[in-house]
Amino acid sequence: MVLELFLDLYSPPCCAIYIFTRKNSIPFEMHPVELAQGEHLKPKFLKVNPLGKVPALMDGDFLVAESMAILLYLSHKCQAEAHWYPPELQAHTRVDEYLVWQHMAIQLPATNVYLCKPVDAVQLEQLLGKLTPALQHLDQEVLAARPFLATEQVSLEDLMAFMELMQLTAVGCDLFLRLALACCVASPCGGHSGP
Ligand SMILES: N[C@@H](CCC(=O)N[C@@H](CS)C(=O)NCC(=O)O)C(=O)O
Repeated sequence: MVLELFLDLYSPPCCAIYIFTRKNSIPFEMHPVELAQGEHLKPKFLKVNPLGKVPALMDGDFLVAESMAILLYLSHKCQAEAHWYPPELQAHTRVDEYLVWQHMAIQLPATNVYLCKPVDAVQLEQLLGKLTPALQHLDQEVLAARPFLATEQVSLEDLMAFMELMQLTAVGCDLFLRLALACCVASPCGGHSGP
């Protein structure tokens, strides 16, 4: 039975799922749901996901909502390469930990920045302020210790984080550049204390 995905590719969690399926050659039937047209609130889609949110996955008559649950379902069901969700207990607990934490620490504040239109500079700075502690933690503590967020290889955690943070470049807010600039201000000689 073919998997059915209900996605709007302007949505970061939908993009993460789309990339994951393509990267892992997982066949599926695509059902575009245009949020901008209010299609997520129409009876046709509410029959699929009564919560009116994308992404959503149907496997036969089994509905999975929530991007993290969908990614985990796909990685188990389709036996994706182990690095996406490593079998070792502590490694995949790192991924679980992030997936639970990111909803309030990354997804919600990043979405609020994205939705801050028309852009009001003061409000934008306030909203970015809510995201900054999480970004600093990822940049200065987690990524200072290893090349990827959970392990030495790319995992579901990196994919979700990247998509959520990338969306802000669409509203002219390049968080990667902001972090780089913040590091330059904190350490003007590029981290070297001597000449
Ligand atoms: N925590 C959910 C978020 C789902 C969500 O809020 N999706 C947005 C698009 S990114 C949506 O459908 N918004 C429509 C609405 O809230 O009316 C997930 O990660 O799947």
